Parts: sequence; C-alpha cells; structure tokens
Amino acid sequence: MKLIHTVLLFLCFHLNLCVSSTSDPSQEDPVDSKCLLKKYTHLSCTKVFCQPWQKCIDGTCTCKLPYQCPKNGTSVCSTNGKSYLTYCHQKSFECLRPGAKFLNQGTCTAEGKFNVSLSYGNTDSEGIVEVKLVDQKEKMFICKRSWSMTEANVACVDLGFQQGALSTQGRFYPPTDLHINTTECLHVQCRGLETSLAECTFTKKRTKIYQGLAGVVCYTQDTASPTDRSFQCVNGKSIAWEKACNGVNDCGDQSDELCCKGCRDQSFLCKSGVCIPSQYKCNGEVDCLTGEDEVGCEGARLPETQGLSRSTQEEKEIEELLTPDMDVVSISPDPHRGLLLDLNFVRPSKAHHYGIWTGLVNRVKYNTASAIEKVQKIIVHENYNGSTYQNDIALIEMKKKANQKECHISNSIPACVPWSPYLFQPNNRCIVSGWGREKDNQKVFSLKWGEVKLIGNCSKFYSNRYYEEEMQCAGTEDGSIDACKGDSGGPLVCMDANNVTYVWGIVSWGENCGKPEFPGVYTKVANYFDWISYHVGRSLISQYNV
Ligand SMILES: *[C@@H]1O[C@H](CO)[C@@H](O)[C@H](O)[C@H]1NC(C)=O
Ligand SMILES: *[C@@H]1O[C@H](CO)[C@@H](O)[C@H](O)[C@H]1NC(C)=O
Ligand SMILES: *[C@@H]1O[C@H](CO)[C@@H](O)[C@H](O)[C@H]1NC(C)=O
Ligand SMILES: *[C@@H]1O[C@H](CO)[C@@H](O)[C@H](O)[C@H]1NC(C)=O
Ligand SMILES: *[C@@H]1O[C@H](CO)[C@@H](O)[C@H](O)[C@H]1NC(C)=O
Ligand SMILES: CC(=O)N[C@H]1CO[C@H](CO)[C@@H](O)[C@@H]1O
Repeated sequence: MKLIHTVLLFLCFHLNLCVSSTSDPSQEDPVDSKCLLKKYTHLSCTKVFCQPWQKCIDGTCTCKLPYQCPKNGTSVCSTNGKSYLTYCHQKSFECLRPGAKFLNQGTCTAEGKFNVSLSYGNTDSEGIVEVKLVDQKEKMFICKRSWSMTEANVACVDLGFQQGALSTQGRFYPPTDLHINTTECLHVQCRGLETSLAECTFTKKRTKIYQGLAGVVCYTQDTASPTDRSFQCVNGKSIAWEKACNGVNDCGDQSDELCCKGCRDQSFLCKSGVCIPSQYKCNGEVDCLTGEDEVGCEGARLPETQGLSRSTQEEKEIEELLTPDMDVVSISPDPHRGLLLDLNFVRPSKAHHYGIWTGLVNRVKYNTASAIEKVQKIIVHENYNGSTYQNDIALIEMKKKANQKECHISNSIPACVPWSPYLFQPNNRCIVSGWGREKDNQKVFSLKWGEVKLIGNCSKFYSNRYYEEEMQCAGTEDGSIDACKGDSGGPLVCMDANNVTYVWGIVSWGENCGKPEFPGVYTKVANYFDWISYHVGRSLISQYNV
C-alpha cells in the first residue's frame, strides 16, 4: 500500500456550476436506466441548480427563508394581495407555504387579477387557452407558435393539474367567426418550473395572417394511456419513451431529462447527464452544473434573436412586451472559491503540535511567501476505516489570528468543494500534486505535480476493495504519472469549463507506484460535501447557496 491516511481541509466554499458536451447522434437509446433508480427531479441539486429561493441540503433543493434572498430587485405582488420586496422573496414565501402565487411585477392594484382558463374542450381538463393579464381588460388567446410543452405544463399546473400537460394537441372547436380576432394573440415564454402562467413573459403580437391558437390537454389519470414503451416520470406521469432526453421537460418535474447518456433532437448534453434545450446554449445564463453551455460562445448568435428577426420580416409583426422579463439571470449562482491546504496526517488530540506550511514549493529553499499557520482543531471522519481506507478524510481548522476576520493565505490557489458527484467524469484531466517519493523511492524536495485522467469504475483493478461512491481512481495509460508514498492527503484538483477549480479528490491509497494496472485511488470529496458542511456549519455553505 502506498499511503495511509489522508487529510485535508478547506475553509471557504463553493457553489457553482456545471458542464456539458455535444449531443449524441448515435441510434442508441440515450436513457441511462440505472440512473433512473435514483429518481432525480428538478429538486435534485446534484444534477441541477436550485432556484434562487432555494438552497441545496443533502442533495435536495429546500426552501430558503425569505430574508435569505438578495434584497436587490423590483417588488412583486402576490395573489394574497401582499407586496414582496423581490420575486425571490415572494417565491420563497410560496415555497414555504404553497397557495399564494405570483400575480404581477410592481405593486398590487385593487382590481388586478390574472386568470387562465380553457375553452371549447370536451372536458374541464382540456381546451383552447385564454388568459386575462393583470392590467388588461379582456381575455386573450395565446398564439400557437409560441406554445410548447414547457408553457403547457405551467398552464396545467396553474389550473390545478399537478402533473402538468399531456399534450399541446387536441380537437377543439371554437366558433367559426373566432379566427377574425386571432390576428391579435399573446406570445408567452416560460422556463417550465413556474407555478403560475403569470410568471411567464407575455408579448402581444399583431399580424395580418391567421395564427393558430394554443390549446392543451392537461394530464389526468383518465387521459393517460401508458404503453409498453412509456417513460415513467418521478411525479407519476407517463410519457412516450422518445420524449425522454430530448431537452424538453415533458414530465414537468424534469425527471425525463436528468438521466441521459446522449440527447435527442439536437438538445445539449451537460456532463452531469442532463439534456437542456439547444437554445439554452450560449444564452448568457449557465444551465449545466459546470457551465459548459456558456463556453466558446464568442460570436455565437442567439437562436431566439434569429427567430424574431425572421418573423418580423415575414409577417410584419408588431410586438409589445406586456409583462416584464423575470430576472432569471440571478438563477446562476456566482462561484465562491475556497482555499485549500493540505498536510500529512496527524493525531486529532495533538492539534497544537502541528503547523500548516503555506506557499511552500521547496523544502530546502524556503521562499519568502511561505508562512506557517497554527492549527485549531482536527476532525477525522468518524467512520474512517484503516483497513479498507473508507472515509479517508479529515478537516483541519486553522487558528484565527487576532484582528483577522476571514482566512487569508498569501500566494494560495483557491479551490472549491465539489457539491455534486456529477461535476467531473471519467477521462476528465486533473492535476495531482504532492511531496511524495519518486518511483525509485527517492526523496523529493520540491513540490511535484502531474496531469492524470479520472478513471471510471475501478473495481476491475481493485475488486472488493473499491467503493464506487466514496473513491475515485485516476492515472495515465502507462502509469507514468501517479501519486506515491508521502503524497497522501494531497489534492487532486479538476477545473471546470469556466476554469473554476475543485478539490475533486484526496490522495488516499493504491498499490505500487506508477504501474498502469494499479491506478491511484483518491477519496471522492463530492461524496463528503454534507459531512464537510455539517462540520463547518450549514450557514457557511448556505450563504453562498444562491
Ligand atoms: C444592487 O444593485 C446595484 C446595481 O445593480 C449594485 O450596484 C449594488 O451593489 C447591488 N446591491 C446589493 C446589495 O447587491
Ligand atoms: C377565470 O375565469 C373563468 C371563466 O371566465 C372563471 O370561471 C374562473 O372562476 C376564473 N378564475 C379565477 C381564479 O378567477
Ligand atoms: C472496516 O471494514 C471492514 C470490512 O468491511 C470491517 O470488517 C471492519 O469492522 C471495519 N472497521 C471499522 C473500524 O469500522
Ligand atoms: C463496476 O464494475 C463492477 C464489476 O466490474 C460491477 O459489478 C459494478 O456494477 C460496476 N459499477 C458501476 C457503477 O458501473
Ligand atoms: C480557461 O483557461 C484557459 C487556459 O488558461 C483559457 O484558454 C480559456 O479561455 C479559459 N476559459 C475560460 C472560460 O475562461
Ligand atoms: C368574437 C369577437 O370577440 N369578435 C370581435 C373581433 O374583433 C372585432 C373588431 O375588434 C369586434 O368587433 C368583434 O366583436
């Protein structure tokens, strides 16, 4: 065995984004059925971002308290007649006590009401959609062209059909003279997780030509007709199998887009195995957990803009924005970086015997930037198993200096604590560094580093000793770069598409050094996010958990 314990610690925290790659054009079924067993939904923050009024706790998006929302923004009015400081405040309140919904941006007016209803259908759960906006007198229809499953799901949820829409197609028979007035209809755009259609952005369109009207069949147990090839959504709805992994949230709880090996219909595959609509690529807002959808966007044209200019030419539309665009940009959290330290392990009770060298690159020639910090406390994982090397992780708290508010280490490289096991994937390249011995057991005096690739399921190299969730293998094809004796506790850092660095692994164990069939095994830090946050305090993590 090369190494024994590990140790490490970080002080400040993370909270950022994701990754993606191009869609898979192959004919293979893109659904990862093993992943489906985990029942991921839009509330699974190992897969997707939480909304700004939520925070990620134990892998689930949970309601924030309203006061935890940023104060910046415009006030909004709720259906309960109360005004809230911002959209986030209102949604946080609604998240805690469902019932009162978003009504309009700005202050509440006495008579303003929003109403969505279905007409000309055979049952209450279907029909042509009509809406009355808060500041409009009349009900209006919605243009078919702007209407998709995304908006249809929101409309059905708003009408009380919790599983959203079954379809945007239906046989509805409006009075024959109705089309005359359909030269004026509303365009609507939703994000898909709104609880009221009022939260979506409405634009009035006038054209000289007839525009189809939006209709919907909401999902009820009666309308459902599951077949052999239906996809079972986590919320109990069943949809056609072909609709899974197509970038469209057909389920309504996103469960059809969270377990994908590839994506259909040109939708975009995030590295976390999530399909997002192609128009989310380069839209200025990070949608993938590690941000790959916003990389390489210089000069990329927004598909939406293309669509608008084309329709303007063809149809001479006059458009008028009726409801302001919600400030969705705030949904992408800012990266908050932490500081990383590492050192060789130590007994917890002897914390005061240890010091942390920082800024050190050569043990013989100390550079002026290096400094020594005192240790306050060491917390070893309570389930550390010295024979299996499970839970090979510990935290070290630095002693605060007088007059020092936050930890600050000169010349340090910031690294984040990864909060999701999906941030990095096999074959991603990462950097391992340390003071460990060379292959020939030579001592090393200056800090060494090397690039290694993450290796998937490592059970084939270490059968019965490799724990997939807790450990991560990494190495090179020829084994030339590897962690070795004395490296334990050192960091394996990976960089995401936005160059944000994460402490993905901690050097833990391995057999031999530098042999391809014995890759280095690292503690998978993402698996300990909750353990770390428990010890450093939820508040430290949550305050950045936008
Ligand atoms: C509020 O927004 C303004 C302008 O966008 C910005 O300058 C200010 O720092 C923000 N305040 C807070 C508390 O975020
Ligand atoms: C919306 O309008 C429909 C038809 O005009 C009416 O039956 C319904 O009660 C209204 N809903 C609300 C919430 O006002
Ligand atoms: C370590 O793991 C082995 C194998 O699972 C188990 O038999 C042993 O009891 C564990 N030791 C501790 C201290 O948990
Ligand atoms: C890893 O490989 C082992 C044996 O090779 C297999 O039993 C296990 O299911 C695999 N795990 C994953 C997550 O692929
Ligand atoms: C990340 O860093 C590399 C190398 O320094 C640079 O080429 C690339 O543009 C950076 N990417 C982003 C998104 O900043
Ligand atoms: C059925 C209906 O509402 N028809 C109206 C269509 O628009 C014209 C002109 O604005 C009205 O006169 C009709 O009453």
